[in-house]
Amino acid sequence: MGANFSRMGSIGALLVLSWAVMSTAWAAPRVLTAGIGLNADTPQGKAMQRFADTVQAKTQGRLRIELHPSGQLGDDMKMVKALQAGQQDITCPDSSTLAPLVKDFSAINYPFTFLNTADADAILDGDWGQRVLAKLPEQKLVGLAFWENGFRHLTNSRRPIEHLREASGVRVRVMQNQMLIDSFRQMGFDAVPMPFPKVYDALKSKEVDGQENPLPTILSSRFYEVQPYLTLSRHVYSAFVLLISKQTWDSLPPADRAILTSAAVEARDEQRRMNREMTAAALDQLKARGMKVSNIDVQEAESVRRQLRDVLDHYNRDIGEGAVVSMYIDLSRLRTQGAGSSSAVARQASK
Ligand code: KDG
Repeated sequence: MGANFSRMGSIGALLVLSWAVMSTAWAAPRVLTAGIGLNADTPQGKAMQRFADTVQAKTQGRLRIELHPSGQLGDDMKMVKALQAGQQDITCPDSSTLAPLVKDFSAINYPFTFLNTADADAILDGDWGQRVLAKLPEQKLVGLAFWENGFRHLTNSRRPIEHLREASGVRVRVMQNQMLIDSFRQMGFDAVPMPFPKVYDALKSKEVDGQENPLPTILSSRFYEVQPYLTLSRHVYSAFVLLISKQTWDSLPPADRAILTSAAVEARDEQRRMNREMTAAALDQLKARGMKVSNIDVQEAESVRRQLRDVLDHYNRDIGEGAVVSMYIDLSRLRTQGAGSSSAVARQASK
């Protein structure tokens, strides 16, 4: 009798154990909703998919990230607000979008500040950038990593622009960031802030004459179809910020948070590589699609920065001199170590 009971007991335990294993194996994945403004076939879109695949693999399918590209969930500002409200899980806006929440982000888009991507990577992935990301949780956001939007160039449908001082009266769409609006107006443009999803139609209808974006975006968003003139101005370096809603973040176990963070950094390096490759190839492709290309000379960058001095001084004070100057000091140190310091940055840091 006793042997039967113990046999029954062990069979019962086996059944409970196998049910537990099967129920874990069959547990429905938790789906995280991710939205971006660019198309799926861009470095931002491909890297987001790489990020999603890595997270799914490393969580053994517990987490699945569902990607909605091309502004399907709205423009950057709308998606950031959705993360803050806990209505969307992940997005990757241009850093300038975050300036109303954390003022320091405007400093990344200061015109003619970063000379090259190495400086940008070092500042954004270094102390300065990490200190700025650390201010996001109080805005109900968690910044996982800086990705790359890239150096921005000007396009327009009115005439070739060889010098930014020729911009008088040109209606140019800019991102919804007050520092950029003020800077473009100071340069002489009629700056029109507008969400990214509306830009193509606004260019086509001549609601605006021009816009400014990195070459991969000009190519992937087909702006060449409605913009005959390209000015290689490199007037701003733009970063993306890979964000997760703090409400989502707080609901995840530490192990999954660590997986998201490492996947974000791994995808960052791949995204920057793809973006730089696509940038190198894009100019010839844009010329082949009929764009007439003008360059501005380096001396002009210096004169524009002098022209913008009052505007940027205002934003330095608004952000807090200490915060911005620490970036310039880091930059100046980088340039002293690297290919010589830029006079504009050295002067800025000495203020
Ligand atoms: O999701 C990111 C896009 O919205 C991005 O391309 C933003 O550079 C941008 C722009 O010009 O609005």
